Amino acid sequence: MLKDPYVVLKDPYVRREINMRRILVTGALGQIGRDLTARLRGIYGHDAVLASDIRGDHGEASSGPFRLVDVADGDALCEAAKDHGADTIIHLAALLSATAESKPMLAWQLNIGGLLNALEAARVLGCRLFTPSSIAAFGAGTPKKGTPQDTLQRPSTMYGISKVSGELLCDYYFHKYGVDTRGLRFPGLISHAAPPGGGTTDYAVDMYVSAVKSGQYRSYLGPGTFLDMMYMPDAVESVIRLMEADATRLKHRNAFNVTAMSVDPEAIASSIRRRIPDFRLEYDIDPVRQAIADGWPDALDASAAREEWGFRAKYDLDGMTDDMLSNLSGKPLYGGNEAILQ
Ligand code: AKB
Repeated sequence: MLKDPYVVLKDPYVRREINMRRILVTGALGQIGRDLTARLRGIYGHDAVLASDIRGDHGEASSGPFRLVDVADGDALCEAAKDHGADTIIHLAALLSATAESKPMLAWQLNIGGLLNALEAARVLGCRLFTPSSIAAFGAGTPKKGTPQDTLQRPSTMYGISKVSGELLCDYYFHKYGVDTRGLRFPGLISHAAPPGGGTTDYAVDMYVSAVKSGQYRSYLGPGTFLDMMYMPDAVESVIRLMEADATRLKHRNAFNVTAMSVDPEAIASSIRRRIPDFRLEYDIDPVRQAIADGWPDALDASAAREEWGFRAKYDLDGMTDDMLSNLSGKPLYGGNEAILQ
């Protein structure tokens, strides 16, 4: 039985009839995976969601089944989905932008090889598939403000190249094999529950953690570097809402622009100062991550997502700041940039 009527019953964009889902999540112990797996289990039932990752154990995967799966091993991935009786694969395992730039070969193998394996499993087993794209799928020549849903995509990073290729591969599997593939171009995602790992937008998470820990932060992105961001609860709801959306309303699939705010480091610092007035922001620019950020849009146009499946974001910058600071205060804090880039 579905436990949470919010997603399915009250939403005009969602299909009327909904079946019991059996879901396999890859990369379930990553930043999106932890929050999304917990939320999916809250909706569809604990046993309906098989969490998988290349490392870790049941203890880390909240309550519910867990299996070690290396997405580079196509047979293992397919077997996990088959054994679970999956009808849906949420494929999250991937390297983020900064790590991908330092290990481009591995990034290609994992981000594209892993996705191909997930798509093949979906094709063979008749599963639906979600995988995230990113603002990194854009690059030189893309309008930076009001970045349209359909526009030039010429990224110059290996991460961005893997994201555009992933969008095209997902479209290919939809058109050629009828696999129900859907995706979101995520902006920087901010969560208090799990640390990000190796991204460029991660400075925002670091800033909140450092604000609570030490009252100061040195940003590796410079002033005026505007990027799209979204709070994790909104990202998680977006995935579920898109996956439950009526397919006949979707003109696009892979992948939809989504965003909740366009902010630079100073905007986040100002928001933090409403709660921590002495918070100090300094800059120590990392040329590699600054160059990555400079190639990305400032502010996406998410109107296609709003029109086709009712995308909405509940949290603005101050709402997110209040929730982040409340949740981070009084709990063990994870590390800053240095830890994140390992
Ligand atoms: C990153 O910074 O690499 C990610 C992303 C925007 O895809 N957060």
